Amino acid sequence: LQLGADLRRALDGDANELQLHYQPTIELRTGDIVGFEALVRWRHPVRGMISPVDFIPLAESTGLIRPLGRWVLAEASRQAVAWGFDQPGRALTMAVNVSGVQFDQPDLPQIVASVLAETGLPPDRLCLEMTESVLMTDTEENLAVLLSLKDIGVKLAIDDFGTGYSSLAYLRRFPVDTLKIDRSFVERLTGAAPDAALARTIVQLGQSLGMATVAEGIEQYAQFLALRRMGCDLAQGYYFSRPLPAGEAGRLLRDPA
Ligand code: G
Ligand code: G
Ligand code: MN
Ligand code: NA
Repeated sequence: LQLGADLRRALDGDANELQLHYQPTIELRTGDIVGFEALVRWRHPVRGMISPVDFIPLAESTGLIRPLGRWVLAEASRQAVAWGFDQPGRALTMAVNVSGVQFDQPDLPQIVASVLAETGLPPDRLCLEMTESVLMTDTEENLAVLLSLKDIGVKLAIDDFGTGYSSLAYLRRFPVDTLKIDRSFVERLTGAAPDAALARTIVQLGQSLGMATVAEGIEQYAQFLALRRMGCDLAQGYYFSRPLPAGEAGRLLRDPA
């Protein structure tokens, strides 16, 4: 309960307790950075770093996900413009995680539109990541929200793909641009009993449906090679970079190692 009050204060206050870290997305064919995923961090004055795994559920159950979600969208979009994502030429995309609870709010498209207008980020430079559950619950309502978001022109990605139960029929019906292959399938490529079947199947599914594929959680060179050979488009993971504070992420973008 105290933590809920603390989160409210962190959102109101100007102490910069909330921050975004940025993890690059890499094009497997070229090794180029093609964007970043924003990941929220909370530096609690007493408890120290609190993981989003712990405070996102709290934000969802207290309604604070609304102001928190808006803040994350605005901060990530502002940073993307500061890094020149709005410039023509190099096509860079900022990805933001959006909770299922935010999709339950029919004004999500208006919030996204107003953040884009305030920051000047072109819609196609922003990608919203959702879990499969968004496709499987409150289907008609969520489909309407996703279609409005597509009208605005933002990209849509399914996060942790392969861990939920979305049917192929749903996948076809929803206007999704990108499948993010869950880290567990990447891990299995090099595990004790190596298995490439699931990762390969998701890459092929993406190709059949005209969706880009992103491999999550690449930690080893062998995983990078295997996914590139399969024709996976993009990747993230500690092998390339951990999520970084804005300053370090900006240096990496200007000056890739
Ligand atoms: O870096 P990592 O520990 O940040 O992220 C842990 C989990 O928290 C992941 O599932 C990630 O998607 C989620 N997460 C990180 N940032 C955000 C955010 O801004 N909004 C939401 N809804 N989830 C986030
Ligand atoms: O649910 P989502 O995919 O948004 O969460 C991303 C989470 O994965 C974040 O907690 C991020 O820090 C973490 N992450 C990113 N790359 C790697 C990786 O290579 N290995 C592991 N174990 N975690 C990663
Ligand atoms: Mn994500
Ligand atoms: Na994920």
